[in-house]
Amino acid sequence: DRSRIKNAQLRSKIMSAEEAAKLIPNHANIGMSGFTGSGYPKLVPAALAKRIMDAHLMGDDFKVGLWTGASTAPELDGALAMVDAVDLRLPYQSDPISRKRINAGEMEYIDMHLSHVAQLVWFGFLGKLNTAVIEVAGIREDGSLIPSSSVGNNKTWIDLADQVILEVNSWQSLDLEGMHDIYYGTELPPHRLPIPLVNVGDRIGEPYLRCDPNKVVAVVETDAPDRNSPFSAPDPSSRAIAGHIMEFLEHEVKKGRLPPNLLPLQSGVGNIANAVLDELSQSRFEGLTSYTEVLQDGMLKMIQSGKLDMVSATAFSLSPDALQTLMADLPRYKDKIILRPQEISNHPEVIRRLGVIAMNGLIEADIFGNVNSTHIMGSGIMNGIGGSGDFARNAFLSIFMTPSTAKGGAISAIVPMVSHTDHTEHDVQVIVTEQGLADLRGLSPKQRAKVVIERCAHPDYRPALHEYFRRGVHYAPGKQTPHLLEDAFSWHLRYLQTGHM
Ligand code: 0RQ
Repeated sequence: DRSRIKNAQLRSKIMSAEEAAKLIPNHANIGMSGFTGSGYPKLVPAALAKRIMDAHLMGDDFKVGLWTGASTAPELDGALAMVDAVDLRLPYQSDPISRKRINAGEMEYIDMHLSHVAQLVWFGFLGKLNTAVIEVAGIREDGSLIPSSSVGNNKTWIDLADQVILEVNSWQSLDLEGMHDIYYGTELPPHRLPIPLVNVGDRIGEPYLRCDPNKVVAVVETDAPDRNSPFSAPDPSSRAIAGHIMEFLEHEVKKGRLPPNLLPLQSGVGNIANAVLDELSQSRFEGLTSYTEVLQDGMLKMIQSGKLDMVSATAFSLSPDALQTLMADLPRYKDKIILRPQEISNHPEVIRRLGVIAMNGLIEADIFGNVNSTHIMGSGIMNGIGGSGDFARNAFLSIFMTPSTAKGGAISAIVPMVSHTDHTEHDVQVIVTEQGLADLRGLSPKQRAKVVIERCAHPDYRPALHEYFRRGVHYAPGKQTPHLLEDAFSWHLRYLQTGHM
């Protein structure tokens, strides 16, 4: 749809994805758009993958560094990983083929806090960004860009790349125009100023991405949907987790520690997070707001039910059904949704100022309150830390949630010592499983251990955890965090050896 490309200079750069992919050099670092399956380029990555596969078949070396906002989709991460095109990936992924390559040692992966990515590239810490490949919903006459369904790191990629390739996706609704708020005030130290955002709904930037047309080397037209994976319906376990969190929030309001409409909510990825939102949408809470990264089905439901007044995020992460609901009625949602760059949606300063209630998933937690969100049995990556660390450390309340067991009960999510640490005991205030909720605020490590075991662990694993703790208190050389180093990973080792903890 050429009417989406209103700038004449950029119209003259329309070409096929294959031609555009030819402009990307070997060993280039590429900054691609895309955040949790939204707003990623749909054609250039696959064309690049084909070109790299052909080069490999000829015996030529060809690899690229791949930087994004967060996870993308099979057409991007999957296509490139499939042909072994990526030598280094950052900052968050959830692609099964990439995961396999990373865990096989065939792809380097740097797992980073999502708020850090843009500034580390600006600082020059990650090397040169050669090419930006950015999906947009349209190009305006002055060359500025209408962002699509995610913002992520697009501003930084466009500003810093030597060359820019744009994908103009006519599948994206033009009603997205005006929904974004791109902040251009992030100077570098020592010239930084406060981020002037004091309410979830504040607009502090502009609705468009600035882009120097002279830097654009290709414009590719696409018409393809975002990934939009469905969520599974909340199961009894996630409903129980959501129920415990509702009860806890009610309690905090009663105690006067939270206002009746709570504080801005952040909700992580995954089915449990979505179930919590579902529960909130049916709760008695009103006038809620959300300052988060991804806008999921549950949030949309809360807007529909009139409970949620305002959401700030960096991307949509919707099921096909929810997307249809949103797109059918986008103008109605426009004054309730703002999409921002991830360096702002995840900014520690803003999260701390707003007093966000952070709710994220975990893989395992230990009895002292340390949380592993990323690694399986201490060595294999699952997805990445994403924004959970940005939020957990700076939140008003930092909540982590998980079923108490995994793999049909063979694994306890509560272990003596986490096999990898993403969130230290200092950043974890509440742990919730279907068994119950452990409020760790104001508790020392030994006090925490008792609460975590009693409230969160599955009954099948509770006695063994109590026993580990009891022996620790007796035999550990230090009684502050009484670990028994010879036993701390025995549960993980047992699982690796026998398939059961
Ligand atoms: O694997 O499907 O193969 O069985 O991990 O687990 O229980 O479905 O939970 O979808 O909520 O994901 C932490 C991964 C939880 C997610 C994590 C296995 C389990 C299953 C998924 P299978 P569930 P969820 C904002 C915030 C980090 C990023 C983040 C995540 C799979 O929440 O990636 O928070 N968080 N971002 O079987 C072995 C254990 C296990 C285990 C679970 N202890 N050992 N396997 N699994 N526990 C958004 C962004 O930042 C973009």
